[in-house]
Amino acid sequence: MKEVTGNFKGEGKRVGICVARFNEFITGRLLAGARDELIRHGVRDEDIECVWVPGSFEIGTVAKAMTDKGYDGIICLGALIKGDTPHFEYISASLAKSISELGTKSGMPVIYGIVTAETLEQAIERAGAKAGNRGASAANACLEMMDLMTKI
Ligand code: DLZ
Repeated sequence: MKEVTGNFKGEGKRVGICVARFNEFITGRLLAGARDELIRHGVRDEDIECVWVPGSFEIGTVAKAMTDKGYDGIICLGALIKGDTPHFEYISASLAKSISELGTKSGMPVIYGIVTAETLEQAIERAGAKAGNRGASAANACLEMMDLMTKI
C-alpha cells in the first residue's frame, strides 16, 4: 500500500497569517506560538506575513483576499469568548464554515486556529498555558498540509 503523508518541513514556504485584534491579549499569544513553530520548522521570518483584522468576524473576508497573494498556506487566528451577547454563536458557526470553504475553493491550506472558549480562563489555557497553544498547533497543521499538497 502506498501512503501519502505530509512532513513538517517549512523550508522555502511562504505563510500568511490573518489574526483578529479583538481579545488581543489572547490572539497575540496565538500569533507568537504560530510564528515560533513555523520558524522552528524552517520557515524564514521574512516569509511570514501577518495581517491584523478588527475581530474574528472579519477573518473570512480578509483570508479570502489573501488566497491569491502567493502564500503556500494561510493560518487564521482569533479568540471567541462567550459573553453576554449572542455574538459567539453567530460568529463561531459562520467562521468555521467560511474558513473550510476557503480551503476547498482555493485548493490551498487555510487553517482554522480559532480559540472558542466559555471563559477568559479557558481561552488563556489554550493560548500557551496548560492546554497548549492553539496558534502553534495551527502552524503545525499548516506545515503538514503545505507539504502534503505538493505530494497529491
Ligand atoms: C463584537 C465582538 C464580540 C462581542 N466578541 C468578539 C469575540 O469574542 N471575538 C472576536 O474576535 N471578536 C468579537 N467581536 C468583534 C467582531 O468579531 C467584529 O469585529 C465586530 O462585530 C465588527 O464587525
